[in-house]
Amino acid sequence: RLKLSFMERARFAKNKVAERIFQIMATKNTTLCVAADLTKTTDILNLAEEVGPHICLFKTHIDIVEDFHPNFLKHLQDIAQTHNFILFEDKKFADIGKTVQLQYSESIYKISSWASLVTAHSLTGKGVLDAIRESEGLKERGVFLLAETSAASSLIDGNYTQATVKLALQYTDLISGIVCQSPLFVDQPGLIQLTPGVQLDSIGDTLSQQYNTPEHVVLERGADIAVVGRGITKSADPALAAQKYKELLWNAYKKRIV
Ligand code: UP6
Repeated sequence: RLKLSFMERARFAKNKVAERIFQIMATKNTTLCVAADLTKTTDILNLAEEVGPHICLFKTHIDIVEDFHPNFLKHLQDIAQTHNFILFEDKKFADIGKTVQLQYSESIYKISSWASLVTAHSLTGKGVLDAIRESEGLKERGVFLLAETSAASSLIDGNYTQATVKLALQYTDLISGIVCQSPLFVDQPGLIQLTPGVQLDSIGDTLSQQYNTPEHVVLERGADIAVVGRGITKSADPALAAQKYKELLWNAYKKRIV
């Protein structure tokens, strides 16, 4: 995986959204996922417009939005289409399958109807993935399964991480990739490694978040896509910051595949 180009890897993808991500990365020259952790819909829409040309994925936490309105999603989908990026709800599903199904398809958010991608914990096992697979929603959907976290205080150990990768490999039609901090599945070119905890000017926050640089996560940790939140959203010029992260990440990827 680490030495192949995204174009080459697209044909190994068994999940449709993963295949699309590879194509977007290869055509837009970007492996940047922005974490839009903002609480006002207008701020999220403005951010999407500003960083849109520089990203492949736009990651939301829809349940932190204060003024949620279904029209907001329509606007967000329009922006995603204009700039060719994918909407990604970082729900981190972790309950029994039936509850996950309700959280995924029902409520005011109806996540399965607009988010091509979601995250899930492997904690409760295969029921979560069966629930997502069997739910109604967009035709092409994918899941990023969380095998490691960027949090210094994480309770996840090596056994959990390995068992998570094993579970992911049993659901390759549904799984777009794995959220992790190290190159866990180098023999699986069709799966995407998504790595959060990326920022240039900080090593962490006061709540156990830990940061690495874009070069480090791509060259040392095996990241395909890097998630950047506050490094971009708190910057004076998010568009410029996104461009900078995009270029650093892309240069590191080019260096890795030669
Ligand atoms: N995230 C992590 N670490 C993980 C998994 N997910 O930070 O292991 C998510 C957070 C947040 C984003 O939920 O949305 O990635 C990171 O934001 P930051 O760059 O502002 O720290």
